[in-house]
Amino acid sequence: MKILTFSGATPAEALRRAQEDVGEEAMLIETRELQKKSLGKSALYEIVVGIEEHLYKPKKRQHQAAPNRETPLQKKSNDVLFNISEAAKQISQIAEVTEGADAQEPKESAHDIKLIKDEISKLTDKVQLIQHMFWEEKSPHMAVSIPSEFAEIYKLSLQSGMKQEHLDEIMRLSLEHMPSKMRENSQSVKRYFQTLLRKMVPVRLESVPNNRSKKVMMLVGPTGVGKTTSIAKLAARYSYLMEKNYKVGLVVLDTYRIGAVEQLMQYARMMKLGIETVVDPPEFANALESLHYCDYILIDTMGSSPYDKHKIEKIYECLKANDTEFNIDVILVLPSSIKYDDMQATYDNFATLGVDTVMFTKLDETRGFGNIFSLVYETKKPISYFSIGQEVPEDLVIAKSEMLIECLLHGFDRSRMS
Ligand SMILES: Nc1nc2c(ncn2[C@@H]2O[C@H](COP(=O)(O)OP(=O)(O)O)[C@@H](O)[C@H]2O)c(=O)[nH]1
Ligand SMILES: [Mg+2]
Repeated sequence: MKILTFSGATPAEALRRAQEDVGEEAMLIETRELQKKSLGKSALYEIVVGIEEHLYKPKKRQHQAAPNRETPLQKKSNDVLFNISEAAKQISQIAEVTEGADAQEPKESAHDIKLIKDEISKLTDKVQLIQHMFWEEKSPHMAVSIPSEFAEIYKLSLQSGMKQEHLDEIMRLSLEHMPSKMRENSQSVKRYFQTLLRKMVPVRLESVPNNRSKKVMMLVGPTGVGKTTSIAKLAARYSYLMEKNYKVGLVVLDTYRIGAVEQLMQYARMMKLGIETVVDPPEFANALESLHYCDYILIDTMGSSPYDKHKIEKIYECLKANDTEFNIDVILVLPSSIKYDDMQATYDNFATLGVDTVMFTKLDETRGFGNIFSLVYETKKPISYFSIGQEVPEDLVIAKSEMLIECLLHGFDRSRMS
């Protein structure tokens, strides 16, 4: 066996020289780095190949007999490691690694660490997304295909009781409009989605009465939803809790049931408020007139079960009989604890009264808030107030869209309701 050495600035170059000289039949014995690349000097690699004497037909006399070698090469042919063409692949791998390492400047390492960190954070995110995907697979009726980065937000929204159709539509919009940079990470997807939802919730800001116009508000809704309690809270708010103390009067409508009016009478006594009761529609206008000295007139209506058309008609007649100059603001009171379909059915029943805003009660007793979102999204009726507990007057807040979306995505938290 003939042993030959070839050198080059890279292992690949040395190999190419060997191939040119001895052809494909040589065996690669060793690759060595003779000299590291340094300023002004290129690297030097040496490869050692062996070839059977009878096969060796030198083409060029390029090779040198192992310069600067301390140990002369005395390898036997069974020490030969690789066939040269197989070795070529391995050498190009070595070369890539070495060249890659050479290219790396020290100033880039901070940048590299950041890249690695980014990759790890993407990876962590992916793990969470995979967890969500297991859930996602079980979701049978997806009208749009949800990228994995959206899985968490999709899951939260659907669990909130939001209507499927609404969720799918919002997802579609998000996918269309979200900047691609934001999609990389489920946290930025969540922030985008949160902002989008917030913008979709109509709320009505509170305005105060002035000299020329008073505020007349009527609360309607099913029995037990918290109308009377809310009237008491509102009365206290307008009388004592705002910058100015306003004059507040109360009207109780449809007082056939004995004792039904007693609850509000007690609040009126405590707060020293004028109160009028109305049994038949023609008395309604008179009741309003007799409270003409008030800035606010709050009208409580007695329970009408959502399907009790007769009672809703009675309220309707009162409104129709209103020949005063007062414009009546109709507030539909709905408990947040019922599911979307029931809310929608209740809304439809009261819609004939000309609902201006919706007040949601019992937020403290609710888990999902997607039903509220879907109702106002569907009806385009603004939310005026939220009732967040039984305490009069403190458990009433002016509705804000961010409050609702916060509840929807993270659950009810009293400390965030202000
Ligand atoms: N947990 C909770 N209970 C409420 C809320 N609003 C009203 N309630 C309670 O719901 C019950 C019915 O309230 P009420 O005002 O009489 O309902 P109405 O029939 O619509 O007039 C009462 O026990 C209230 O204390 C609320 O926001 N949260
Ligand atoms: Mg009541």
